[in-house]
Amino acid sequence: MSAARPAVRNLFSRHLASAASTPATAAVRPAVIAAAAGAAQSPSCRHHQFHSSAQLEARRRPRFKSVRAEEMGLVSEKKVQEYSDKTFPRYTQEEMEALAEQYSPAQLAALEAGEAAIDPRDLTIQGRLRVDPYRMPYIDDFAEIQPIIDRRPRKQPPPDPNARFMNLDEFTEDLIKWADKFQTGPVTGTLKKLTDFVPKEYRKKPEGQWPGAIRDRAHEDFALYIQEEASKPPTDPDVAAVSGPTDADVLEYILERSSMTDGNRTSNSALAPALPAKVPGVTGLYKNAIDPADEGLDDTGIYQELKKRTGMTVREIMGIRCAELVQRFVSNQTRLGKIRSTSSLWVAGNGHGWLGIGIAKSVEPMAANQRAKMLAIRNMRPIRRYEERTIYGNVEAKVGGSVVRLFSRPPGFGLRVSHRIFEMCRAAGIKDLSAKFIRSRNPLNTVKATYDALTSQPDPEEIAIGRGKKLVDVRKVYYGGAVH
Ligand SMILES: *C1O[C@H](CO)[C@@H](O)[C@H](O)[C@H]1NC(C)=O
Ligand SMILES: *[C@@H]1O[C@H](CO)[C@@H](O)[C@H](O)[C@H]1NC(C)=O
Repeated sequence: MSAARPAVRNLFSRHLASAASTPATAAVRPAVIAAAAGAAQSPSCRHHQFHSSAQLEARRRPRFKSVRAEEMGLVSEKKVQEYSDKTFPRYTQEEMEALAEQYSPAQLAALEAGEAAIDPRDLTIQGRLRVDPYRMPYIDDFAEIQPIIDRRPRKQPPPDPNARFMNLDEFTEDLIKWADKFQTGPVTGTLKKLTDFVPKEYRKKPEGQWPGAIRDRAHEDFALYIQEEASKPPTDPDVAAVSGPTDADVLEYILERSSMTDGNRTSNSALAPALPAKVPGVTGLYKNAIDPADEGLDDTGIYQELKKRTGMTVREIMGIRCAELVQRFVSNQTRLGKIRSTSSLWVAGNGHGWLGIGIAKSVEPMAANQRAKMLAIRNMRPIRRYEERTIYGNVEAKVGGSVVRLFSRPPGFGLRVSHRIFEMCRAAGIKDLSAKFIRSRNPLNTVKATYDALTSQPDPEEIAIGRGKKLVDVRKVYYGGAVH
């Protein structure tokens, strides 16, 4: 209201001023004429804006005087020529010679034609050269895989669409073929040795004394010879010595051989190998790690979040006095029927001036209780206590239709309050108090109102400071603090 008023008044004053400046016709259609006249007079008539941002004219004015590129000589023919010569130079004679080594004359002619087709001046004026670090490299380098551009190469061909499982005969044949692999050539004793591949003068000497080149050569020749011999078909199957497959061969046959007639490829099985027991990157992410500081009190991890939020240890949390004050059965009427759930109110306090309440609802009463208890512990706030036994003065609070009055009482008075407030006082560590419900006795609202009253006690020291006085408890001064 206060913000709008000056604006409205100024709006009117503007209209009135302009209307006064126009003669009798102003009376006929004052609004239109006033608007027209106002527009004409607007520079002389200052007025407030309805909004807080700057006026459009004010915003549009540039902060610096604009300097034209022509005045700076940037678009002169000479400058453009200079820039294009520097940025897009023609090929030099040496470069052309180097290119001629790479390309055929026809390709070179095409290159030249392409070069001639583009005017460097156009490139300078219209083109835009990227100089940012994210520009694509001009030359493709296939030596490195670029994860953004390159796809993973496919090493295996797609499965054969006509593949089917082998029948018994085919399988037997396959098995026999595999077993045949392990039949070595005849044992004739005629195989050459490594020493047969070195010059005569070295044959007697041990291998360590051969010159390096000769030794390497001999090894190469020997490897070639062995391969050749191994690939020879057995000349006489009857005398073939059979050296059986190793365990690794058998495993390979079972696990990697396809059981389908798809041209004895390695298996294309859909069964991936099982995951290891603990994947290194995610250990502890999905399960609350058990903290040794908890002394084994919280193996289910229910107090872990509370521990983080409040900074208390699990033992301290478990030492907090908690009590369920109100339990209500509520139901939600839906299309499919009533859904009954439980709503609980818990109170928590450390017995030394801290108190909190928590309300939770769940279809499961246990879950509601647990959650309300945790919330109550989380919500604990300090309560002001006079001499650590009663409250400061008399306080009153109202929630809904419930009004609660709390009265401070002398030492030894005790707690003459209803059972719910009694629990709250016990949790907060208040020993002398009386209370009165004036109106509704709704359990939930009385508890809430009591909590409000306890947290909103007046602070005498604050009031004294506000009045410019200093507050001294004379009893404490006279009796040296031994007042209770
Ligand atoms: C199976 O593999 C062997 C050796 O790898 C090859 O000689 C044979 O031709 C293959 N069979 C088929 C049906 O592709
Ligand atoms: C009651 O049930 C409806 C439908 O499931 C849901 O949208 C609504 O939030 C529920 N009301 C309460 C208070 O839980």
